[in-house]
Amino acid sequence: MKPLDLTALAGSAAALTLLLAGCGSSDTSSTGANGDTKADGPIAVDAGDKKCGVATTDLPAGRHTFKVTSSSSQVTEVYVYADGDRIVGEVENIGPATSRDLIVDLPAGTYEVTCKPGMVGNGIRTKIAVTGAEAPAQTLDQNLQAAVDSYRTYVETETRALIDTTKTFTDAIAAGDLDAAKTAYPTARLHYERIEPIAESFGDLDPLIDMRIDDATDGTPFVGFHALEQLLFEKGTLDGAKPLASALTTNVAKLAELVKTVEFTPLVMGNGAKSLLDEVAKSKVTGEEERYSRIDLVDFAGNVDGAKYVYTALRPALEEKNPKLVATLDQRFPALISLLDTHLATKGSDGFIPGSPYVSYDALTPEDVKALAVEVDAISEPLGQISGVVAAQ
Ligand SMILES: [Cu+2]
Repeated sequence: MKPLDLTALAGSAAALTLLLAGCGSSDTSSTGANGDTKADGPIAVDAGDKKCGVATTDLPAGRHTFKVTSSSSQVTEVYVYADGDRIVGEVENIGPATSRDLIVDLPAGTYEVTCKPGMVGNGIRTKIAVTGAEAPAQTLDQNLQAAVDSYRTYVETETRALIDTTKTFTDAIAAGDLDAAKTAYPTARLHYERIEPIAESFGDLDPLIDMRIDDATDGTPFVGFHALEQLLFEKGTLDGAKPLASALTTNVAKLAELVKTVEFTPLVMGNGAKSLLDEVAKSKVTGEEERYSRIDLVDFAGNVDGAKYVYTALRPALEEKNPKLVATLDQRFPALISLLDTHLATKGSDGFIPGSPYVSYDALTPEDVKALAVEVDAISEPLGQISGVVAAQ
């Protein structure tokens, strides 16, 4: 961990503390009668249409499992936010009357457990207070340490690629070349989507880079990749694009600085992989995210790449702890990727978008979309088990 000028980066000093502390946390409550039961037990969260009930709102610092059960009539999601709406953990796409576990490392501080019925809006929030000293650093076994090191390298490499490809994109905008800017857009998006959960841990940066027009209000202007996407692909103009492009460059550079300060843990990795697939289900399969450019399958591939990297890095550790899970994921990833590959496009083919290896979302039939959704669903559940397996070390 090297000291950075974090004061220059709004809201990030706390993020640093959080992530570093998260890294060092170990399960101090695992002294229960049997090895895999936490003495404190899981904390029940009742995610309803009008409530977000949390069974215990005063917690000791350390690792906690929230058992989220939906009493909502809609598909819901639950976030644990630190100050500034930095995402500490999330579970999405929770169907009515179903249950999901969310395992997070919580250093002392205040948090908001937030339920979002219908997966929109600010959500219903319940404050929780976490107090006490952080647990001493956990020593990882060799496999887990290697996984963490490998993932850190991956995220740093992807962040550098994001800077480079965003520069190609914004340089084209600065040069007034609309076609070149449109062609450069998909690759920059790919690199962002691969590391999305890490970007989300920095609160205000993710919205500045990746917000949708729906998130814009009087006080919050529409900025970032998708604001540029709208100008270029929907309005077909570069008018007004330059200030957006230079703000994007600044924010991507900030992200790269912050990524260097992240202390990755197996739990952060497992939660990240799951949240990548949740993202695919929520905003890529549905064609929500890239509504002007229609390059949703590029983002889809980016999220899957990011999740697959986590899995591959953790695989030797998982193989020891849960070979059945490894056997399942060894089938599910190739199945999902070969289905995605059936939608590759080349110049001249139907639905081709310059700069994108995949067809336009508009070229997909309802059956195609359904088949993708089924495959995403099939991998989501086993992928969600990774956190629990690595957290139980
Ligand atoms: Cu995104």
